[in-house]
Parts: sequence; C-alpha cells; structure tokens
Amino acid sequence: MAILEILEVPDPRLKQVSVPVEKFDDELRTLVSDMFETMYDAPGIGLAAIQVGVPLRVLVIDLQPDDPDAEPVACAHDGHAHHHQPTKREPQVFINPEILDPSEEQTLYQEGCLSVPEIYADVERPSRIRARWQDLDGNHHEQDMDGLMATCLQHEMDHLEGILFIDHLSRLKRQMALRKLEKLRKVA
Ligand code: GNR
Ligand code: NI
Repeated sequence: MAILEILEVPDPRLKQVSVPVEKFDDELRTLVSDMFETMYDAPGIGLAAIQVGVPLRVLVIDLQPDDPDAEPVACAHDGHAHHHQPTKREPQVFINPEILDPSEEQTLYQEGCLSVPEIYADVERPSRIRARWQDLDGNHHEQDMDGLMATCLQHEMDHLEGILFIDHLSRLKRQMALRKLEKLRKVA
C-alpha cells in the first residue's frame, strides 16, 4: 500500500486520454488499493488513475469520505474492544466505465478537484445517467445513478478524456480560477 503523488494543473499528463484496461491482474489490484489510500488521505470523494500519473481507464469513488477531525469510534459489539472509522466506507471501483443515456435535465453542482486544489466552481451536468463498467475481476455491471454519484462519476470520466472541471467554465472564469491557484501557491 502506498500514498501516491497527485498531479496538479498545469501538469500536461492530466490532458492525456487514458487507455482501456485489458489485464485484470495483481498489478491492477495494487493500483486500485493505492488509489483508495491516496484518495482517503487527500481527502477526496473520487480519483482517476491519471491523477496519479497512470493513463488507464480506472476510477475509484467513495462518497463517504473520512472526517479527518473525527475520533475513531471505540466499539465492542463482538466482545472485543476495537476502533473503526466513524463514517462507514463505501469504496467503489469503476474499470473501463461508460455513460449511457444521460438525462436531458441538468444539475448544477459546486465541484472541486484534487488536481485543481482549493478552487471550487459550479458545473452543469446531466442529472441522471446509466453507467456501465467492469470490476477488478472483469465482470460487467450496469446501474442508474443520480445525485452526487452521477455528478462525481461524470467528473471522473472527464479525467479519462483529459478534461478537468475548469474546462467546463467560460474562458474568463477558467483564467480567474487558474490565477487564484497561482496566487495561493505563492503564499503557501
Ligand atoms: O473530492 C472531490 N470532490 C468533488 C466534489 C464535487 C464534484 C466532484 C468531486 S471529485 C473530487 C476529487 C477529484 O478530483 N476527483 O477527480
Ligand atoms: Ni478531479
């Protein structure tokens, strides 16, 4: 297990189009477990492989990120005292994901991105989608999604095409966001 470095704008690797996974092997399992560790550490609710420099069509999502300020909960329900995460983790892996029938209805959501730190902006995306993907064993899944899950999956799918959420903004708003990030980096 390892926490990987998250690439940030303007790293050109973030503009790469990621390629489909063909081998469902131990190397893929290690990548996914390192991606979860990196995402929980950040913390974030999603991560695409290209954000850690790997141009494969692999995403991890957990909409229940750890609250870094919360104390681990002591628990003895099975007679043995132990600690567990205060929020229940719901890790989900999406390999070679596709979006089917996006709704015409759009939703506005204030998005952020671990590769564009500390910048938040409203992005409009289809409210509901049907997603198709493979799991770590190569089995296919299909599911309807809405709410934050639909938004997050579309944000992550964009990374696979080399697109960042700021690319959905007007040129003026994108330039303002990138200048703000430059300023924040200077004081950091
Ligand atoms: O942690 C993240 N939060 C988030 C909030 C709104 C919409 C999308 C996201 S994804 C982001 C993590 C990230 O950068 N994934 O690529
Ligand atoms: Ni992102």
